[in-house]
Amino acid sequence: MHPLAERIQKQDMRALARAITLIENEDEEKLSLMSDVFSIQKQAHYIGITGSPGAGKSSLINQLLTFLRKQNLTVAVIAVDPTSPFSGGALLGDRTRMNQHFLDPGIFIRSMATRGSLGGLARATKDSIRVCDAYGFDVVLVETVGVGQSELDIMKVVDTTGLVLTPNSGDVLQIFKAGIMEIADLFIINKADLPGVRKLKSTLEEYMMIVQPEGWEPPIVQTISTEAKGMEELYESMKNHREFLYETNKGAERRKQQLQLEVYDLIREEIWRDVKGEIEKDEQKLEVFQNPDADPYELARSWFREWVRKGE
Ligand SMILES: Nc1nc2c(ncn2[C@@H]2O[C@H](COP(=O)(O)OP(=O)(O)OP(=O)(O)O)[C@@H](O)[C@H]2O)c(=O)[nH]1
Ligand SMILES: [Mg+2]
Repeated sequence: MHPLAERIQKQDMRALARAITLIENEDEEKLSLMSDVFSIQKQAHYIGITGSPGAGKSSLINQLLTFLRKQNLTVAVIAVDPTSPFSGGALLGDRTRMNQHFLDPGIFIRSMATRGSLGGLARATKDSIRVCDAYGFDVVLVETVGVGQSELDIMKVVDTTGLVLTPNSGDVLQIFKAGIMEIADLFIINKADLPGVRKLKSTLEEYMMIVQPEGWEPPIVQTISTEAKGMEELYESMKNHREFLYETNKGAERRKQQLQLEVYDLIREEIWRDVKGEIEKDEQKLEVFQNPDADPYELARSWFREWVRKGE
């Protein structure tokens, strides 16, 4: 077994952090590490929290953490920030908000930044979730900032996705346009202390009347993160959703799709790393990059063919 995997199994938190760094760097050891990690995974509930910037996701996660710890559940939080290099401030804010949990060994908090090329963030997030699972956390919470394609990709790797909305913000329309509504397993109306809750709730109910979700109707939960209100109901709905996945074939169906996509992703990543490695150790090839008029299609085609021939 990979030494890091072995240490993770023994609940060594530094090994956990190192493994995630290795994943982020797309280290070539990753596949063998992850394969071992995969074999020691347990049964953590993977929960994604998404929503517009400022909707209160971090505050909510912070309160949910406190609630879960009171139930004696251990929790890992992965904060994914696709815009990371430019928003160090936001991350710092998150850190201080979650600060009270830092000394608790039942909690692990990590923020991830985008690095890899091929939709690498969703991939790295999934791997990191699995590492946390192997360590033995009961719940893995993933926070993503924003409502774009990368959030969609990331939310596809969790079991349960909570979409955080706020009254009177007009974010529903934006979220609807981005196709994010469909990935919500539950709607969380946060900042329920502000006016406009009823209107938002009826907008969501109308939406569900139109789309008529099959099997699972996303519940609408109200929370006030600043006052720690609604956490019990929130977690209850999350657990219900997980049970639904287990009891129906929905969960199995989802896993089947995910497995196929994942294998394709990994193959693409392996090939890319290998081809890139071959190119970058060849001075002559690197020199070609100096020529701005070089034909990228021709280069890609001939170098890829060369790589294939090499393997024969
Ligand atoms: N009134 C009210 N304010 C809230 C509530 N929850 C969060 N806030 C405030 O909303 C602001 C944004 O909260 P965050 O938790 O940072 O929101 P976020 O969604 O994590 O923000 P980003 O990570 O930047 O996208 C903060 O000033 C919070 O104090 C709530 O339930 N009611
Ligand atoms: Mg946040």
